[in-house]
Formats: sequence, structure tokens, C-alpha cells
Amino acid sequence: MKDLHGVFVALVTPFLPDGRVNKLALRQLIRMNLHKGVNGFYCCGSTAEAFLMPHEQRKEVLEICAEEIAGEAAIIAHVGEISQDGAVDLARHAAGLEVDAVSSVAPFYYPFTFEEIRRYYFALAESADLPVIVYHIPGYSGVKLSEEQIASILEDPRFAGLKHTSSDFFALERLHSRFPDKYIFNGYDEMFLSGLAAGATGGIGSTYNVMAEKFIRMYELAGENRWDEARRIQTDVNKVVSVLLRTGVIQGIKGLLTLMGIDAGNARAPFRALSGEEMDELRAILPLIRAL
Ligand code: MN9
Repeated sequence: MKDLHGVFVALVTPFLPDGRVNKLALRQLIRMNLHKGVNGFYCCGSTAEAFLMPHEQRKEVLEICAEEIAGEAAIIAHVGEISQDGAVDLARHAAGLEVDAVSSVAPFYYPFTFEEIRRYYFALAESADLPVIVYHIPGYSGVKLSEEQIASILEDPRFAGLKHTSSDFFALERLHSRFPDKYIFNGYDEMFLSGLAAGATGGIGSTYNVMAEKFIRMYELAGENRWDEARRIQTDVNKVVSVLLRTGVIQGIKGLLTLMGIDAGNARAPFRALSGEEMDELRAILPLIRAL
């Protein structure tokens, strides 16, 4: 397994108007981020619209990612599904590619017990023969795992770490102290530095698609204890995130990519297309995104 420290882009999936994957745009997006020097990619996660894509299309996207990245950076493949069988199938598929780890949200929608959720994670670990990263995102999934529950999964050596998409930095710090050798990825881009301060070993984020260099720089500055300089970059990032939260994060990132010359298309329905005014708003923040 490659080293998983640092900055991981949660890739969006560019789509053509008919719903097929825009392979050329996906490859361009990957190349742009490899060129910027990201440490890795998180493929087929929430940002990729995984839950809006047919199962086979998720495999197709991961295959394109593995081919284009080709060992130049690390790959974490998100394989989460409500169905354990479906997730196991995706994990086995990922294990056949040049992928460094798999990751999954907790199974959601139905009121699964924690024991059922834990069994789901262990089924993934058994089937994939790849390290597993637990993806905790209670704000989206509605599944809130306690620090003790997460610890009871992480203590198994097959689990390499946690993607922590939560503003509970107390829990992040407690888990980092308890498992100093596991990777903990900060999930909310607007709180990247807070996550690093609490012990995160890096971050996985959607807005990295369009401004990875800002996160790479913050990561370096934090490592050198230059927090004041890092915080100035976080402030610029947060101005961008504030706009994206208004347009819709996935739609807004895709709009920005299109303005940058990568035809990312629209987010899948039921997400709606951006209005002309929203595109103008995005155009207005391009200089901020480009400045470092
Ligand atoms: O991958 C992302 N989480 C989700 C992490 O999209 C659910 C974040 O990058 C957020 O999109 C971002 C905006 O809140 O921080």
C-alpha cells in the first residue's frame, strides 16, 4: 500500500448530457490534479455522485481512474452501498485494480443496529484483501457512530483509518490519540486546518477538484507550524466554499471546472442545472481560486 498521508481529491464524475461518463473530461481532471502534486484520489465517493450512479458505472469510473492515475498517486476506492452484497462486489472489483485501499459509508436508510453495521465493515475487510477506511459522515448518511463504536472497528488491523466528515474535533483528537498509526482524513474542506490541528493526517475533499494547490500549501505550512499563513489560505478557501454551499457543492464545482475548460457537465437529477446567475457568481470567484 502507498503512503496515505496528505491531500486526496474526492473526484467529481463528469457526465455527458445522456448520463454516460465523460471519460475525456475525467482524465483531464485527474491529470490536472496529478500535475498539481496531490497525494491521492478518493474515487466514487459522495462527491462522485456514487449513490446516483448505476452499479456498473461505478466500476467503469474506477477503472478509468486506475488507468489514468497508474501509480502516480494513491487511490482510495469508495465502495459503499446500502446492500452489503453490492458493496462486497464493488470491493472485489476494486481489489483487481491498482487501488491502495477501499472505503465505505455505513449502510444507511434502514435502522441497522451497530452490530449489523460492524458486520458490514468486516465483510468488506474480508472480501477485499485491501485496507479499509471507514467513512463517517453523519450529516449525510444519518448514521452517527460514537467514538467507541468507531474504535471497535479501527482496532482491527485491516482497518487503515477513518474519513471524518464531521465538525466533532474532540472525537477526531480522541481517535487519533488512541490510534496514532492510523490515517485520519479531515472531511469538511472549510475546516481543514481545524482537522489538522486536532491530529488529522490529511484531508479528502470535494473542493480540492478546483483548488488542490491551496490544500497542499496549507498542509505544508501546518507541518512547518506556520499557522498564520495557513489560516489566510483557509479564509480564501472558505469564501469559495460559502459560494458553493449556495449553488450546491457538486453543481458548483462542476460549473467551476467547466469555466476552467474541463467539461464536467451537470450533476445528475434530481440535482438541477445551474442558472445563468449562478454561473456568473462562479465566474466572479475564479480569480480567488487561481490566486494562492
Ligand atoms: O469529501 C466532502 N463531503 C461531501 C468531502 O461532499 C459530503 C466535502 O469536501 C464537502 O463537500 C465540503 C463542503 O461542505 O467540505
